[in-house]
Amino acid sequence: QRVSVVVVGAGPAGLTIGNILRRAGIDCVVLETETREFIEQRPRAGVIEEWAVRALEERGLAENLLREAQRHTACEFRFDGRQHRFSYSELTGRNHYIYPQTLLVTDLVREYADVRGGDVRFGVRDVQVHGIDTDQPSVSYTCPQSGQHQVIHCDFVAGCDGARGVTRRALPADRFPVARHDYGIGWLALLAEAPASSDCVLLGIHQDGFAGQMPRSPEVTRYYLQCPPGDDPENWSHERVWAELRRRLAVDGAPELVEGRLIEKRMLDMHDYVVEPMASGRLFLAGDAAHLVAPIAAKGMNLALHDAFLLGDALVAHLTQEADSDSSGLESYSEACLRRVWDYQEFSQWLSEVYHGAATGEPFRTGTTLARLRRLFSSPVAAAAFAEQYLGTAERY
Ligand code: RFL
Repeated sequence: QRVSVVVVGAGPAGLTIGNILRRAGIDCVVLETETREFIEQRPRAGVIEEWAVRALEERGLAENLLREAQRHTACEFRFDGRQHRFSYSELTGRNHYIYPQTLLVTDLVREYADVRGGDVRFGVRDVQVHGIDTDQPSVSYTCPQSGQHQVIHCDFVAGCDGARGVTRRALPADRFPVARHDYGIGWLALLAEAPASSDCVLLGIHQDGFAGQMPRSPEVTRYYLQCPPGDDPENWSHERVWAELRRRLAVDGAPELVEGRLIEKRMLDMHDYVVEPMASGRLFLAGDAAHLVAPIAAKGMNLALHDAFLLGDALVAHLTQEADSDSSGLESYSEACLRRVWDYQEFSQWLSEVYHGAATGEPFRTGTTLARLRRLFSSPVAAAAFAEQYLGTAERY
């Protein structure tokens, strides 16, 4: 079989690229190791930045999102035993959109496969990428039904198979070093079957560790608790989780947290990485396959979408104009993505110190952390800079 593009991975990045290609009438195949049901129910992100919503809308991919998503205009820091509401929309005129990744992926699969007639193969095994530095790359896999070995020849491979995928490994390690940062911190990521206890994100800065509440839907709320890296989720009983959340998010006059059954409880070892450059020959990486950013600032899915818009548009420009093919988007792809990637990585590092500095037990870092926080609420210039980074922007990249 031969197609123009093989997309490896049906996450937000791969499905967005697939949709952009199908809209332009380009033949492509999306390969995914999991089932459709699994990817539609895998809970992860929930915050989408406004520029990304607009970019999805321009590509006909935001109809449900615009109808269903909650618009957030503020977040709330809790420190010194008090609530400090940070109204970012007042400063920037922009919102955060709260739309669970499960819903976005469900929308993107439906649009790609059921509306735009895209070819997606679920449950594939042994995916391998070949010949990326030739004009004739290919991707091989084992078919789940027949057990047969299949090879798809193509012009380009989009490596969108996330943090544990195989496409990154097709890049020779000596020419594509991975820049990595470990925070030395663990987060217990929780999903509770309960409504949020406030209308916005809560960020609890506490000497015993960070605690966060991120509304997801009227029925489900995400919580995070800082804990030692490598801690066992089994050490965190229902009672211990809720007692710790209540303690770290406690402030005078705030409503009680609404308790609910914990439907997800997993340990995240907080780290970041970036592969640079993000492309070699005919292979282009996008999303978590190329860079991981710890969920500190809720940036990962937004970066995945940014890559996908650039790569999808660049492939369309290259593949649709036979006589006068435009390769400039593909040539500048890695550099254009990495400007936003590094900006978001830097912001995550900065924000990590705000979240975790006071829990180091070091009086000096506690002092500087609280100074950073107070500055956000006393200096309009500092507040504006924070709001711009927290919300992301379409400009500057
Ligand atoms: P994904 O979503 O991991 O999709 C990759 C897909 O590839 C498949 N796959 C393969 N397919 C074929 N062959 C192979 N060999 C394959 N190996 C893997 C996988 O099954 C999967 O379907 O990557 P993508 O598209 O780059 O999207 C990245 C985002 O999913 C990720 O950055 C975010 O979830 C990060 N993140 C958040 N990002 C935000 O922007 N806002 C948030 O609020 C936010 N919260 C979070 C998060 C990530 C979290 N976890 C679990 C790490 C909260 C959490 C808890």
